[in-house]
Amino acid sequence: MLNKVATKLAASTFALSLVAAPVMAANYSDWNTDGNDGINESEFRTGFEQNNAFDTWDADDSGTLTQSEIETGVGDNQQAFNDRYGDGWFEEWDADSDSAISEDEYYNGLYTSYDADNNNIIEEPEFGDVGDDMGDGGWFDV
Ligand SMILES: [Ca+2]
Ligand SMILES: [Ca+2]
Ligand SMILES: [Ca+2]
Ligand SMILES: [Ca+2]
Repeated sequence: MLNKVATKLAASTFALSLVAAPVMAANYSDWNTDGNDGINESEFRTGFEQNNAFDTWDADDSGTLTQSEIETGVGDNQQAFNDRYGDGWFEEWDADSDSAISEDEYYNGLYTSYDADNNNIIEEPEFGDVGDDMGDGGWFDV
């Protein structure tokens, strides 16, 4: 009898700790919702939209990000950011070359950047970089 109560308590404590886990955590199995290996573009966008960096960095609330808005938002992580995406990241992401990154350009650019082998799917090892950049101390941890 006592054992049963203890088991129940342990189970509810476990459930609570799951709820308390940070919403930001980039967990491969949470993001991979369609059962097919790898994170496709729509899974990526759904997962990444839990992250507030785009809105936080958009200092003038224009709905787009200039290079300087991103650089201000990234702050001290600029070097690591450039190393991750390459020095030409802004031009690459700015598909229509209007000197501003729209939300679509942002997600497309990030997706392409994390898909290191360019096979149009983010495999679990590639996804490790997403987790690092969204985790504690990463530039998306805003
Ligand atoms: Ca998938
Ligand atoms: Ca803006
Ligand atoms: Ca643009
Ligand atoms: Ca890939």
